[in-house]
Amino acid sequence: MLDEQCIFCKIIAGEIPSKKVYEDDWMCVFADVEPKAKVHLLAVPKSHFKLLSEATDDQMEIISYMLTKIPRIARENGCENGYRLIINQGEDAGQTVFHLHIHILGGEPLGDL
Ligand code: DGP
Repeated sequence: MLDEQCIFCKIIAGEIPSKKVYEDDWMCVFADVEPKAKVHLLAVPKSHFKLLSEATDDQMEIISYMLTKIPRIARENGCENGYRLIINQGEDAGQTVFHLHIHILGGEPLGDL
């Protein structure tokens, strides 16, 4: 389920280059182009949807699966001392790409929110 207008769908399809660090049938993880920390990765489900509130049961299962994969991916990409996960939801959160994604931030002390 890809959306032709979506930047992350294009990255998943390989139409826009990215620094991918992990990929399987359900998810892709690549470096954020505007890093907010020493390590800033984006974990993206291959299935296109915008918000957790819009996810189907199958898409929620993929999110759950992603959360089981992220600890190892984070550890193997420089976040041995911990990391922060952020899922921006909608306008007030500053969501700019409307394909659900999980920010993985770390590689250095992040300070308070
Ligand atoms: P959010 O504000 O949660 O919607 O975060 C979207 C993030 O996506 C933002 O940190 C910048 C990143 N981003 C936007 N366009 C691209 C792109 O073309 N490639 C990559 N790698 N990241 C992008």
